[in-house]
Amino acid sequence: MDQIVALATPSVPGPLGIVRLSGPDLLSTFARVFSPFPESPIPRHAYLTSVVNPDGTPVDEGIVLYFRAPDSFTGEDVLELQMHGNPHSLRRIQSLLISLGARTAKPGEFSYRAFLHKKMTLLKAESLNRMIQAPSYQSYLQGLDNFLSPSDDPFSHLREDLVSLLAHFYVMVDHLDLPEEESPVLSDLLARMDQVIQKISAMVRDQRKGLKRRNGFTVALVGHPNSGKSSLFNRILGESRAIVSTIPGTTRDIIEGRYPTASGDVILLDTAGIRITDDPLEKEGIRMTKSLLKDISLVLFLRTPEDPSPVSLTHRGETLTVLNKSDLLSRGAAGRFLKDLSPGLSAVYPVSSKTGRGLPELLKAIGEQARLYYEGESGKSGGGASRVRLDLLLRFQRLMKSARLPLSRGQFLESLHGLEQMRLEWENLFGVVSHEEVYDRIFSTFCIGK
Ligand SMILES: Nc1nc2c(ncn2[C@@H]2O[C@H](COP(=O)(O)OP(=O)(O)OP(=O)(O)O)[C@@H](O)[C@H]2O)c(=O)[nH]1
Ligand SMILES: [Mg+2]
Repeated sequence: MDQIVALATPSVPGPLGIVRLSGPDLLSTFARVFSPFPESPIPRHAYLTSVVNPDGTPVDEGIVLYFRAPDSFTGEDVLELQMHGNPHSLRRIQSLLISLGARTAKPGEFSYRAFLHKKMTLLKAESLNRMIQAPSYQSYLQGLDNFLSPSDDPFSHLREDLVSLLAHFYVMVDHLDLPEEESPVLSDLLARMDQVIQKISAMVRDQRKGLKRRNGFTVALVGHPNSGKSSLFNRILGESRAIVSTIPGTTRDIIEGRYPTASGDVILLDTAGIRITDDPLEKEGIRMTKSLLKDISLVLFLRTPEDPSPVSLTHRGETLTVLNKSDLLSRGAAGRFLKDLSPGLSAVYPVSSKTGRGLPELLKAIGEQARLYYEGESGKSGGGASRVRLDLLLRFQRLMKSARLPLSRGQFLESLHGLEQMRLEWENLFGVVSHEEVYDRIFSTFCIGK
């Protein structure tokens, strides 16, 4: 295992910047960059010290903490440098550490090492990642729940099912010579396996549903070319992200931006303008827009005084009609304009991406939809969905089915072998499933020979 280094805080100016090192024998390699620093620092003790260049000139002063293996996040030696949050000095500190032998950590490598050193199960690592990426406080809390109490996680109930199944199998194998009525019958074992397979299938369905919602509240800007989608996108985000031009058909890819609201993140998507075209690139952009709308939380349909006709697209989710370029109309006329054209419209938000007019009202309406979305989220099953979880479940499903197959032909040992394989896989996820635990289950739940 080599020594890895990474910045644990964002690389923007801030009060603090944290650099972390993990690996074997950190002190013998890196203690020389701290001055003063004791030869044998007390683990978990905060030392106020300077980070110094090889020629002794200071780079920064801050707090250094030493965690001695195995009592650290990764299970290896860890040094945590809490420095001032200037990206330049933090980069300098990292270069210094790299020049002494550390290498830059890959994404997630600290957690991966924690997993390798059995500091964290896969399930816990995955919950941790979900907490960090969560688009709202609600979904953060779901990750936190699973992180703090992995045993309440529905995944952990699968562990119980596996221990139970193994216990039943061992009773069966140890007592193959008992009279038929004293050993659990084959059909009972098959039924138990089927129950677990059904449970996994239900969890797969939940995860698939949850995954669709996982990214958070998504809002697409949709309309004719030149209706000002990219301009509005930039205006809402307060930065020039998407190209704006008078040429219709400018945007082809879907461009994503994100901003926070009180209830959770809004993921804003700029799309290609909808029209009939022969341009193959533009066509592809329009195809992508249509596909996006199959799974969107809110669509903002943009219309303009220049071209007020609506685009008609099928979509799921809520919609708001936005009259952009309302600066081209007088104030009073803007609101009436679309209502006169489309009397059925319930609400129209007149805005101007050029001047910012009407933006607060539109943002309020989007915020309200975000609130409804995130409130609805909290009660739904599959809230804790992730790609990792789905992949694991699909793998379990396959393993369980292939363990069941030999049993249906009366081949107990082959089936048991399949379950044992699964036990090894599940250890990565839930921690060790020991034979003692399986035997314990046998004696606590069965009364053999009595
Ligand atoms: N007067 C006025 N002009 C605007 C407004 N919004 C956008 N424009 C102009 O309209 C033109 C098209 O704007 P874009 O934002 O590129 O339009 P789009 O909908 O993204 O266009 P495509 O990417 O081609 O689909 C540009 O010249 C903008 O400056 C507005 O609110 N008022
Ligand atoms: Mg555009």
